[in-house]
Amino acid sequence: MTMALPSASVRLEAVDLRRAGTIACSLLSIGAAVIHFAVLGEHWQEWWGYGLFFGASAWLQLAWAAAVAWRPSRTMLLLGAAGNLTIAALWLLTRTAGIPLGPASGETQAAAFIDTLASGFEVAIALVAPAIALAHLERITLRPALAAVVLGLAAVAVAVLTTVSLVDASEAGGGHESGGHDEESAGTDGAGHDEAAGAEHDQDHETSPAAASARVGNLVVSGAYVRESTGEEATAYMTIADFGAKDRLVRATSDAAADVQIHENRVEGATASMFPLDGLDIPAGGSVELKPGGLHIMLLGLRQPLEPGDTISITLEFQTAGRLALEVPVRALAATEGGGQP
Ligand SMILES: [Cu+2]
Repeated sequence: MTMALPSASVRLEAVDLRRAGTIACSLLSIGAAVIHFAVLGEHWQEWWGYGLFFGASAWLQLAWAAAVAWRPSRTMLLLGAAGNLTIAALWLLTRTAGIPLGPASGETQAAAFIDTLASGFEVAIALVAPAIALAHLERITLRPALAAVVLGLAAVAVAVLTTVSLVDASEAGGGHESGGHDEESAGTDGAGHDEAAGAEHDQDHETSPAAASARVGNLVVSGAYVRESTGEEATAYMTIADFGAKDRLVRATSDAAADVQIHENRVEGATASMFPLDGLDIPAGGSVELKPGGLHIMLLGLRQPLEPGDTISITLEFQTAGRLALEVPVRALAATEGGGQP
């Protein structure tokens, strides 16, 4: 099996392709586990169920990495392939159809480098592990030096990519808080803002154009809609739920209106009037409902009438969670509650 090299002090063993592939799968599984551990906390804050899922995935991937490295068996390889394929499929579901369970169910999340990388590792395991289990790869032997180089490079690649993805993810988090692009879209005047707002979406905000709901940090905004305009005004409604520490809505902007204010309806005697608020507290673990007859977002000085079927973009700015861009559908007045009151 092994050749004695004349006058060599270190004897490298030849590695068959089956063994090399198994070690590669083990490395990939460790990479995916590290990523899942890294995002465990933020998901746990959102909902314990999400935290449990990421925690369980991470530990299973780590345990599997150890098990196949120690004593690879056909069953173990196939189990790992099936498990990783399931996790990758769930990821794809949350990025396309929506999150299946929990407080953010139905929300679509934007794919970031970190989760795409973890899913890439999982798909690679799902492809390579069955090949090792079912083909006779042990008949193919790599020369010791080649095996060392290939596996060394694989280990370095997994370590570097995983580390880069963690740095990338923490930078994105910081960017939210410092609100890096305030200047560009803070103004509400006219031309050029469509483009700026659009680019912002693509970069770092989770939006789903069909359903007017989205998530930023600990906050989930759902059921957002705007009523068709009366004159140059329109009102927008939504529910803002907070799954973490308390936050505050400090501002709303829209490129569809010259001015956007946070309003409250108050009834005094026989008359109801609207008062502008300078912010809206979102309680920790609670939610605030903006609905006809109460709180609403007031769009003033509309650039054009809003008709049912239109969609406008509204950007909410929270003290802690940062900015959240929403694509909000316009509903007919008759189709909304409140009998026309703001
Ligand atoms: Cu109002």
